[in-house]
Amino acid sequence: MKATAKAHTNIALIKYWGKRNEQLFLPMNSSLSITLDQFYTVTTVKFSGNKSEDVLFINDCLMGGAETKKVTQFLDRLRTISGIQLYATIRSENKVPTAAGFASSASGFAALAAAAVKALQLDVDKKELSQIARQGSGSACRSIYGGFVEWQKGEREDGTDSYAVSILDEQDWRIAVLSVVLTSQPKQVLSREGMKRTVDTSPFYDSWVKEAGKDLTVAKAAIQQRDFSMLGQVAEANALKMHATMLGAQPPFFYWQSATLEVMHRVHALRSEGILAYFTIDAGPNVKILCEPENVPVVSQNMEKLAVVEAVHICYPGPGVSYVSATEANE
Ligand code: 2P0
Repeated sequence: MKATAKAHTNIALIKYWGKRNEQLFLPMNSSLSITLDQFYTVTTVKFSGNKSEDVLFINDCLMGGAETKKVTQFLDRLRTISGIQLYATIRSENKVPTAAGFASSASGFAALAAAAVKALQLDVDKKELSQIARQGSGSACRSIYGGFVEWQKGEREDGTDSYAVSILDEQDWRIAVLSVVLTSQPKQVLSREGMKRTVDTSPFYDSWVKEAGKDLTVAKAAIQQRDFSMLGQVAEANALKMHATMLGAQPPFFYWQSATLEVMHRVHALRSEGILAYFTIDAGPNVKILCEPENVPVVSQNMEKLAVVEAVHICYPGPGVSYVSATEANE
């Protein structure tokens, strides 16, 4: 009753921002992401009869109550489905540098979901696996697939139609995502808390939901046509709209620092010089830049020249979830 799975993180171009059901992780709007090749989580789950609780290690460190509770709640659903009431040891290796501004929850829960269903010998397809991963962390449902992925919000109250689907495989369009890491990392409003506050209090929230729907249609058309500037424009605009909702929340909040704005201005300057680069920003100060492969050197050099930039990680579309042997996982 042991299995190991690997899942990569993803960056949303059309953002998931707000839930209509917090227990089932059902989103208000559909979203679209690129799964990235550089950052991933490898997780081994082993169920056994001699434990009275789940035990979680992340990067060989024994985790405390809060982290373990999230995993236990997640595994409880699978214990109910499988009828197997055993606790597990979970060992997770995160190759997602926290400073890179990527949430490890997407790759983390995607890898955990895949490893746990296999360890419990549950017969699930990718659609069901995506639904299961969603209930650990919303964005995890998108990391089941590689390349360009849509999380369809669904309509049903039970969430059975809320899951991710593949739009385009990773090898079918190679665009670059530069993760620009900034020097200081202030305390943040957690994204889960931030999205709830926005849904509950922001007068701009209804407009966000409408706009996200329209932006998704444009983004999907851009991907089908491999139209990079169309995709970049809509992704940048969508990220700005998401951040605008937070300015209207009560109390208001925002994730940007002066360094964030400096990078945003530099991206606009590059565009005015004819270099197609577009930014997107999640629930944190770091910036991700989309550009075509031939522009990676000029864009990354421009960013590295800024004093506020600590590092630039270059990513491309990466694969979906996969099973690995424990030996491979330890390499
Ligand atoms: C996204 N974010 O689409 C958006 C954009 C942050 C900004 O998904 O509460 O960790 O676990 O479902 O998935 C981050 O939120 O939230 C996120 P939960 P999650 O990538």
